[in-house]
Amino acid sequence: MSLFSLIFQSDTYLCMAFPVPTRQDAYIVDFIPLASMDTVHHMLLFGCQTPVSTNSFCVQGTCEDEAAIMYAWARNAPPTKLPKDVGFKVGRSSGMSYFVLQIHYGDISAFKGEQPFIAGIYLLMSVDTVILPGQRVTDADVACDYTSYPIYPFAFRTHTHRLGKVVSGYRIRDGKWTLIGRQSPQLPQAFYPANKQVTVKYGDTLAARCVFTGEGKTSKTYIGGTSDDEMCNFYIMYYMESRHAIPYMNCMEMGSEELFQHIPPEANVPINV
Ligand code: IYT
Ligand code: CU
Ligand code: CU
Repeated sequence: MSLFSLIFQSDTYLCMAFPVPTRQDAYIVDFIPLASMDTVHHMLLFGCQTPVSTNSFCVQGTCEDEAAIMYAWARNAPPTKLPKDVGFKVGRSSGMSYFVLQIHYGDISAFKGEQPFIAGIYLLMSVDTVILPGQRVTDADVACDYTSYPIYPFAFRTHTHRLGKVVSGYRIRDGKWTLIGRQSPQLPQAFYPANKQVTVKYGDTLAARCVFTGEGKTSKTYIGGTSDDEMCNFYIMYYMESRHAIPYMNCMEMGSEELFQHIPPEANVPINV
């Protein structure tokens, strides 16, 4: 077992990239944020092949290629624990040659060895939502058929900007909607524990709804990268048997109106924070 640890400190929004310190495959099995609650808002850990820079502010972005989010920590939220025997695959054959940490303070540990389960992230995101000014409620609906090997969700994370009221994610099997997680994106945007025993298998549908309000706005709001834009993200952190592991999947399809007629009413209930 090889163990390494990285510690950083800064008051600004820094991005630091670290080569995965092994040429072989390795697994991240735990995250130990050593963050001071007073100074750190949140931190995100990405994996990628080519970082933008090894040491810079985050304005230029994190990765040249696709950044895969592996961990999110937010002030006052409980840390995510990977279940026993589950690890994120990094290193040579995974396409994850670098860690990019976007923050002020952190600690990462990984050790190498046989991992029976591989952790992964499934991201549901809306790409086309438009929020009209003054409109009390706008739903962003995303849904995809799941056509791969079984996944076992254990944590979820929601992300919107200021206009998001509640984000909910579901598995739909034989017409029945089962909640994976529901949270206010105005609370710390960490990974929270998923509803237990909701496994996802071939033939299921994964669906998410973000509820926005256009109240108080004087112009249309689109999906985009600035804080005046919006985003609708529901991340599912899962594990999967390593012999057919897929570490990252996403869904960007707008769900059908017919399908979303059957969404449980809780998905429309704003969470007041
Ligand atoms: C347009 C949008 O919704 N962007 C999201 C989701 C996203 C994340 C990653 C899109 C791509 C990615 O490679 I990782 I393409 C977004 O930017 N979300 C932010 C962070 O960037 C992760 C968030 O906090 O969830
Ligand atoms: Cu922050
Ligand atoms: Cu965003």
